[in-house]
Amino acid sequence: MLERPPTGFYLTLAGPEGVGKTTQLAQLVQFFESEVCSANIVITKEPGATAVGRELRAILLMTDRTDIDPETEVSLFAADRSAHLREVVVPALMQGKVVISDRSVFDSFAYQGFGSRLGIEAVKAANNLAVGNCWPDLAILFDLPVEIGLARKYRQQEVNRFELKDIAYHQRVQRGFLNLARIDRGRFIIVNADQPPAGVTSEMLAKLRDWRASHKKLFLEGVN
Ligand code: ATM
Repeated sequence: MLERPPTGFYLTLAGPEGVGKTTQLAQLVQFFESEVCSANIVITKEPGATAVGRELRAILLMTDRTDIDPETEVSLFAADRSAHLREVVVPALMQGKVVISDRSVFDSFAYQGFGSRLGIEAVKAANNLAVGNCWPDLAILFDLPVEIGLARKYRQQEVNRFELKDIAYHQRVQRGFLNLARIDRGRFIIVNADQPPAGVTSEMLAKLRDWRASHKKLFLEGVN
């Protein structure tokens, strides 16, 4: 079983398409550098942060095929995650680093569990071996009406296999994320992404500071 090292801090960004996670990442890095400590920060993502993961990402996102069945899809994401946790996340945590990951196991619950209707238990079963005890310490969930996020994505030139799915799928994913945040309250911060980027940043940082105040032990003792 993969064990969570006692050091470091594992943070993930979650949410549906087009919520502006990339824009907020830079602000998060600044927050950690200036307010937490001189921690080394590792920025990473799922899928596709390892050699195996890059191959899997190409398969998972390609649009030149009709579809991948949900059981195969959840297994491919778990395989990517297995390599990601063992090669990137756990080694960094062992060195007391802050790991910020664009997406994580929570995305499998939302997309495959709710979007593709596999259900929470099936997603858990598919991820047991890959994740072990190494769950994110905190997830920042960016919430935005699906239509707005998808419209932003469609304006960009390339869309992936997920962005081509119908609106009902994306609505199930969004509801799934909100459900997860409700079930696992202590591990989620929900940020309203339906506002200008500066507003998203200030809401995110205010909630992060509040969360930090009530989880001091985790925040301060784990990080070098
Ligand atoms: P991005 O790296 O562009 O976020 O794309 C990865 C896609 O994979 C994303 N959908 N889109 N667009 C969400 C999807 N995904 C899952 O369906 N399950 C997962 O477990 C993960 C990590 C991502």
